[in-house]
Amino acid sequence: MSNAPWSREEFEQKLRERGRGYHIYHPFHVLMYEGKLTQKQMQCWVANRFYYQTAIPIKDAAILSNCTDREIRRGWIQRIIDHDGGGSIAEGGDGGIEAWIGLGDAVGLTREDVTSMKYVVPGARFAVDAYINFARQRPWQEAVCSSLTELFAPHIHQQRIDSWPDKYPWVKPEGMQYFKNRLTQARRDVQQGLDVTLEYFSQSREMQERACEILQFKLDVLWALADSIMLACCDVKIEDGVQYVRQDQV
Ligand code: AHQ
Repeated sequence: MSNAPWSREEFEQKLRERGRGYHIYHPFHVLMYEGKLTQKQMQCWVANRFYYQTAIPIKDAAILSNCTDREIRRGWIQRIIDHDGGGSIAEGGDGGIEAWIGLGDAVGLTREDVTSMKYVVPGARFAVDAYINFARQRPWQEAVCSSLTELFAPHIHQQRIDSWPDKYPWVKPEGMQYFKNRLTQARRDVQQGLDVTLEYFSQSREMQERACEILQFKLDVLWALADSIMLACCDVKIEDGVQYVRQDQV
């Protein structure tokens, strides 16, 4: 069996194939897409996901602090502005964290419900902390690689934009702004992340395989986050090996 590095195209394809484990296929996100969540369950998801949102700029600052390449930093710093705000309106204005609080309002949560983190469950916190600590402790190129779950993010953002008005007509439309902003921001971010990953990890086949495992780690972070949220937000019953959600118990 050849141990030569994959070509750039083959390597990118191997990364994209990991998308079959993306959290868009998680039972909770399937229930959401199918319109089967109650308002309380949607509120529970928004409140728990806020911890992930606030972690993104912390994670990106960890990458910046480890990165010795000024050109990379000049590009990467935009991610912090996108979430913390501080740019012009064209750059996302008040930022994604503020927009997520707006999503909270759109599903019927107060600012304090969201920012207090009082609804964030341990499993959600631990999954997100694993991501932050990875970015702090691993070489910055590995943390960049772990952000590539966003290869698959435009699909899930577009899915919400398309399905929520019909499935959840009670959600205030302005709450969708976060997902709309991410459609363009994620595509821009992924280009930089992919360029770094395809370049740095192509030194050997072993490093390319490592990149795929790093991406799998982050896919598992998102999957574990959805597991914790589903367990917290839904009354999940396991009967005869079949997992289902009882709406009436929520
Ligand atoms: O809103 C999301 C976001 O800003 C980011 C940044 C990126 C990263 O650096 O890891 N990942 C990410 C993601 C966001 N939203 C998630 C969703 O389902 O709404 C998806 C998530 C990702 O795919 O990693």
